[in-house]
Amino acid sequence: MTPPIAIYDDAERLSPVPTKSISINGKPAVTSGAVTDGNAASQTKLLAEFADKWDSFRFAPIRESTVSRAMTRRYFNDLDTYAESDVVIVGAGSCGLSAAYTLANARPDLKIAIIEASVSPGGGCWLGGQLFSAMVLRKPAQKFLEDVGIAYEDEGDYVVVKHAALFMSTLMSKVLAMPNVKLFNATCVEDLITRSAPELPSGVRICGVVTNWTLVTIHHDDHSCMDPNTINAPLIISTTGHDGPFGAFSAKRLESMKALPNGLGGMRGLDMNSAEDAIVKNTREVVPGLIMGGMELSELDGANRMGPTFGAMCLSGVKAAEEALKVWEIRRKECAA
Ligand code: 48N
Repeated sequence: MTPPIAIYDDAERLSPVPTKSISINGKPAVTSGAVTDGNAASQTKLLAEFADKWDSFRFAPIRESTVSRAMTRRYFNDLDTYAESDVVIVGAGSCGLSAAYTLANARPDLKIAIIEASVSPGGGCWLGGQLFSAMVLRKPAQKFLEDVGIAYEDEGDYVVVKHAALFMSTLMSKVLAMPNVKLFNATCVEDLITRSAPELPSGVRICGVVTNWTLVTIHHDDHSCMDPNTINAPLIISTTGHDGPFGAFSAKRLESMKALPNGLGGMRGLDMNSAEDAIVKNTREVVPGLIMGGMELSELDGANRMGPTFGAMCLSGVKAAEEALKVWEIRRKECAA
């Protein structure tokens, strides 16, 4: 059966798309809801540059090894630079990137490495709940959106970003543009670097992370030994979430090395009101040298889950950055000893 053809008259096609009031930094954001007049296609610089010139079009010449060297020289230079990092953030989800954004802005002198197991960073924040597009954040988290410059619809006690990918792509673009931040994606933290500290309840302090290509990490059980790499850092911010193949990695690793006197709490059922406050308020340094935030905390503390509201992820990231600013100098001296 042929699909129904779209039936609408020109008046409907050209009528402006209704948009709700959205704002950036508290000011109404300009919306491009009106459909441009389809007859006078708006000329853009790119079209003026390229249109109707394809017959004579050619790329600049290149040799394949030039491309290879352009990539490898930079990557291995980054590995060398970040082998000693000031802060390592594990997990580039909404909490980890919010922490990176806040910390890198507050301390542009700090070298911050973000280690993300997936090829595609962003964690669970490309969609809202049940794969729906819209992303809900309860106030006062809209202040984070305003700082980053992400438009939202104001609904009173909460705000809505029209597509979660708009939130994640905007935040990620800002973080990746920062000169003191390096994202190593497709790279897994598969252990923690520890220093014995018998005076501490945990018995250890954390002074870095152990990494491997994620594709290697997931095949340790079916290949001979494939040793990892390392990154030394006086402070780790672990935001590995509660879901996915590596969820709550640091919480589980600290438990398995008997560094958690109270063990793991295990995430509780869904309760938006209690979950979001608890995650933000309890974002903290759980072991000297390791701050934990986001949904990983629910596994550590036995906090409720909040389901499809994301304000706590942003503000837990802000709090993780604040905690890092408080202890970084102390941890740096301890790890240097
Ligand atoms: O988005 P997530 O999973 O974690 P958060 O805490 O940033 O945000 C959680 C949030 O999306 C929710 O789960 C919402 C609010 N739902 C709550 C609910 O009740 O269901 O990001 C964690 C990132 C992911 O990208 C992982 O790939 C990555 O961490 N990751 C790791 N990266 C490197 N090494 C590891 N060992 C590792 N483990 C996880």
